[in-house]
Amino acid sequence: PYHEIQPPPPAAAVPSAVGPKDKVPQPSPAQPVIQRPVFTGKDRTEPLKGFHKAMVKTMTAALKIPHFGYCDEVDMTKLVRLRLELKELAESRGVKLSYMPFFIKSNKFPLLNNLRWMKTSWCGVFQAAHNIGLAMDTTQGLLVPNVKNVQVLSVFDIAVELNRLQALGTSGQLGTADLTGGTFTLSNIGSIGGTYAKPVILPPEVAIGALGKIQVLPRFNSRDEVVKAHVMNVSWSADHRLIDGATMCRFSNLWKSYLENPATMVLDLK
Ligand code: CAO
Repeated sequence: PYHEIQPPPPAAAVPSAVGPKDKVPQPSPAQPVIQRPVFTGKDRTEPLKGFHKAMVKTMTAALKIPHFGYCDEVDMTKLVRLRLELKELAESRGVKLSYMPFFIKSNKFPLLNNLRWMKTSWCGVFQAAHNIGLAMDTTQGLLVPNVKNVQVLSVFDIAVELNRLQALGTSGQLGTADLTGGTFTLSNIGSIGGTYAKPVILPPEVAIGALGKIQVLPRFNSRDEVVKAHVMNVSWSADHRLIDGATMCRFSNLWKSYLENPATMVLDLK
């Protein structure tokens, strides 16, 4: 499978009238033989199927939404410590406790969690339930199951539910009940890597948040001392037809305050 490239024949000597002192141009040295590999790979066409086909539809519909982006930084230092303390306890009860249940439970601000866009009658629908979806990288591709009625669940309850959804996702068994009815989505891309994202809203929801990787970085404390902090960036996208910047900012501030001071979750969150 190789074409051999032969060196060019040596240039013929050209008789000239130049004197012995003049420089005679020398023929260039023979080029080395290069054996160029011939690539025999073929292009392949594969039809989109199942959930991937659904993703084409929803993401194409999402293109019609005027997305508004908003980012912030969250100091996760206290939460990192708290999760470490609780992780073992949760494990002794047979449950894996990641950061996701805290991210989900901190969605306390009304409006964004339960508002849905209803184009047919040009109105927003306020759903009583907070069904928080989470983007999940599964064997079937990207799926977004949701935890129903987060407003009445504890952080531990949410962890139990997430464990169930993750087990179903891993075995390719997530069904319609778990995949529909979401009112808001969180995408923890940081569990794989990356800091910022530009998440795309899952219609008819009106907002989505992407969480970056928690990184150990130097930051100033209140006494102007440099301290080691666990920092995470969050990138929100909201539907600007229904949500304005100030609302998004207030929502994000409250969400961030629960994560930065997780003790307040004990006080406030049901
Ligand atoms: N930064 C640093 N570490 C993180 C992290 C983050 N943002 N998020 C999770 N981790 C840690 C977890 O705490 C866990 O650590 P321990 O082993 O010490 O407990 C470890 O990473 C693995 O976590 P996990 O991925 O098993 O669990 P999770 O609840 O954090 O995340 C899920 C679950 C489903 C969100 C995740 O598995 C996933 O699929 N993420 C990808 C989402 C995605 O594809 N988004 C893009 C959508 S748009 O195409």
